Amino acid sequence: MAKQQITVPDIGGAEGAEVIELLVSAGDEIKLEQGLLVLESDKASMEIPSTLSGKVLQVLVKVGDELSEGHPIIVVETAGDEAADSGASEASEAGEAAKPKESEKAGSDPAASSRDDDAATPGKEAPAAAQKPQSRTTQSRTTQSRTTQSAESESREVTLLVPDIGTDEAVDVIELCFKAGDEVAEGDSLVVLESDKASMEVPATEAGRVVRWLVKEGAAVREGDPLVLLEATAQALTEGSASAGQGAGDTRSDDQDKANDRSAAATGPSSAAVAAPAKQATAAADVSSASADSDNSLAYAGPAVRKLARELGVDLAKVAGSGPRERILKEDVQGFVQRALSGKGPAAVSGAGIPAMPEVDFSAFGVIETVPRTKLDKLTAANMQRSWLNVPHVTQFDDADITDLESFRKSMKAEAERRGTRLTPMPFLLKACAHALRDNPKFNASLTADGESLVYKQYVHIGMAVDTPVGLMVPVIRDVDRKSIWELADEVVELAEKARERKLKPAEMQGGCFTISSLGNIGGNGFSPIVNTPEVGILGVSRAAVKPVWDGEVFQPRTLLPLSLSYDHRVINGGDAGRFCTQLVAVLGDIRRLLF
Ligand code: CAO
Repeated sequence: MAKQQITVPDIGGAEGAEVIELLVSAGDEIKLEQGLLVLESDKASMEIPSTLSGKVLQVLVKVGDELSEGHPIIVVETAGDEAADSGASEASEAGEAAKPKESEKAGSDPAASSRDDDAATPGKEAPAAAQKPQSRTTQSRTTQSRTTQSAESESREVTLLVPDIGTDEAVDVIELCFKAGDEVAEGDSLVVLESDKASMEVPATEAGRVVRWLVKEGAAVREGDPLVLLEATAQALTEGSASAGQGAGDTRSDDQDKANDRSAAATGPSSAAVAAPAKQATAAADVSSASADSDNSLAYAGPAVRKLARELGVDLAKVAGSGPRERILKEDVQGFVQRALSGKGPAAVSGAGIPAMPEVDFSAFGVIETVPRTKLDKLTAANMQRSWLNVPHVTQFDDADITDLESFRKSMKAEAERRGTRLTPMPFLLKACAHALRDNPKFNASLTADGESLVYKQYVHIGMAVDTPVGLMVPVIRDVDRKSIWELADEVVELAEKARERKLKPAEMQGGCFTISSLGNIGGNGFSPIVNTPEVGILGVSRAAVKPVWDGEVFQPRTLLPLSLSYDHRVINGGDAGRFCTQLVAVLGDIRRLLF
């Protein structure tokens, strides 16, 4: 066992990048390359990966801290000789905490030093994670981006290329920040690129007018790929090229006023301050919908905020920023959604055209008390709204005859007690769902964000909705298909307890493939649950009741369990759902089928 410290790696020279999210906490077991925290600078958000695997002993930073390269992040207890491989520093000596080790400084990258060590070790390959820094920013590297003049010097056209983005792998273009004809100032964010681990804005290294984009949103690009053809402005040409003689715009004067207006609202810090009052006025006036021609690129916001806005379907052009120079922060987007949900703001969510809810003065009708909602309630509300608006829901209903299951379960109660657990219907439901998920793999899949592909998961992790005093929580039970009923019973009890005591770790609520929401202990004949996206199916379970069932000759008293399966109709068809439900009902009707 050794104590090791992980520090901030080379983040492209960014100073004082803010910690916007912690992804691990003390006590967590972490793996090599697992995200530790998310940093955000003016131009990029980046997930800092672990260079070690082991147990987190201490987290040395908190949300809001401003970090630079070499700043210590966490102390990890590692097994065996991790220290030699990781490039992380020894944590044992006081005083070392605040400075990176020499080896890290020399390479500006703990991963780099690890690479050297590993290269020197015969027969040993450096782990993939250590071979490339996964956090990066383009702020400083963009200045290295090359420009090429067109062969004809009179054309005054400049091609801007993808700068050094810290990886050889292709990254996706997720946003083009300008349209053809727009004026771009030097330093304005041109495009937003996104890899698995980071999103980054690429600033323009020249000022000019966009003649033509050379990439499309969704394209994959690498360093050196052409991004955009600019007609350089007079100033840029004077500074940047001998062939530049005249200013841009002389032949496009009709468009110039329009372009200048747009330029005043562009993404750069200075222009955002000018644009903000107008933006607020627009937001206040436009209370009904997200307009079809809304333009997120005109907003002044970092990539992490843009990503959140995309996820929540928020039109950033309508959000007023409360950050420095009226930069839009995550809280601004969240507040915007909350206001939209409460009917106090523009309903700029995906369902464009949805009329806002009117504000009602309830005190006009009697005494009222207004209680602030918990964070969890508000988050659940946003997630439900997002799923409800984005996913075409269909719900299929059926009853499972659990007469035999119930008598078996009851016969096992004494044994459950001896084992110190509780045997409710839930472990059987989990197991039956795992069975149906195995045989109906579309239910164990998710749509990719672009809707072009399905991601089939080779694991079966099932979420279980838990009703807690502060709101709804959904812990995830992993590898349900590989666990025994007793193991599942223990986990149901443990996770429900943890949820109610608010002791669940983020990792225990992530990675679900499917969800079960059981209101069986509460009551009801049926309900249509909302799919927990990006999952594509959710099983609602209502209260079992003894009912007369015709067996062909007489009515028999049977215990029937009402099931309601909601699914994402973009992925699942009625036939798929029918087969899934029929199998579920058959397995719950005769649990010997679980053996197959
Ligand atoms: N029909 C009849 N009785 C049922 C039942 C059903 N479908 N499901 C559970 N029960 C019984 C259990 O058997 C238990 O009784 P016994 O101790 O006599 O066996 C009793 O109800 C209490 O069960 P439980 O709720 O403690 O345990 P569980 O494993 O069935 O459920 C949990 C665990 C966490 C899912 C549940 O407690 C819970 O929180 N449910 C609410 C989920 C929710 O809010 N869903 C809505 C989400 S959308 O807003």
